Amino acid sequence: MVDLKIIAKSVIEGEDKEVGKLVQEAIDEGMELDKLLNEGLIAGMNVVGEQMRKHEMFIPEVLRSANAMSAGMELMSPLLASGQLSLGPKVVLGTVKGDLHDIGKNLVGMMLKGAGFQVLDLGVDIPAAKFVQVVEEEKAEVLAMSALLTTTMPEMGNTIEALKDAGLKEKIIVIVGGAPLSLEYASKIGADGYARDAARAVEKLRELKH
Ligand code: B1M
Repeated sequence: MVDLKIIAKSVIEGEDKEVGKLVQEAIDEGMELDKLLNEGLIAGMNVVGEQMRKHEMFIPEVLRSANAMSAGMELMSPLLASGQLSLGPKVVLGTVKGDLHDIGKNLVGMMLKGAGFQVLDLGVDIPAAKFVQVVEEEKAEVLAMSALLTTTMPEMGNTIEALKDAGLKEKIIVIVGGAPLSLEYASKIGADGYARDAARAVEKLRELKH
């Protein structure tokens, strides 16, 4: 049985090939994807965040860890998305302006695809006007925004205001998430939903769609 602690350690050390090899082994062994993700990849990334905060790890090392995590996630992606059978509600997804963090956002995208949503991932550093434009053009039913920095969280509120100005707010469900967010904050800026993690984002959207 693959040891999840070794996967976490390999993420921390930025060993992308090792992470890829171990994740593939775990998948082949039939390990639960939730467990692999949370106790392996995310557990490793949490340590990276802690060390970054204490200035024990610096950007180049953090990027190597992020790449290692992505190497694992890439292998899991088709499995997470394999639930896609028919075309579900259209979701516009992105990380807000000024914010380049995309690992959590990508995870949300994968889980949503897995749950049958059509995901239009705009990427990172997305200004309010761009979100509004794509929501309108694509007649999306959901806008899903991610922010990882306390300094970029207000961009979510700005985007919601821009949706209101464009007369789109009532026509769309807005869901937000990211490590510094809370339910209180999400309610304050007028989001329809908040989710603490990617799995809960799927649950929350299903709930809001009914
Ligand atoms: Co940055 N970074 N970073 N970083 N980085 C954090 C977020 C930080 C907490 C680290 C720390 O100090 N401990 C800190 C933010 C502090 C704050 O604002 N309070 C921080 C900082 C300060 C910075 C810079 C400013 C550093 C600098 O340059 N001095 C800089 C900013 C760059 C920018 O964005 N403009 C920066 C840069 C970077 C890298 C580029 C080096 C890299 C990003 C690489 C990439 O994303 N491609 C990076 C990383 C990797 C991190 C940490 C270590 C890990 C983030 C991550 O990917 N976690 C992070 C510390 C941490 O969070 N532990 C940190 C794994 C991922 C699965 O979790 O993204 O939280 P997360 O997603 C979760 C949930 O939040 C949720 O679901 C996911 C789990 O299922 N979720 C949603 C996310 N989006 C959602 C949307 C939803 C629902 C749920 O609905 C729509």
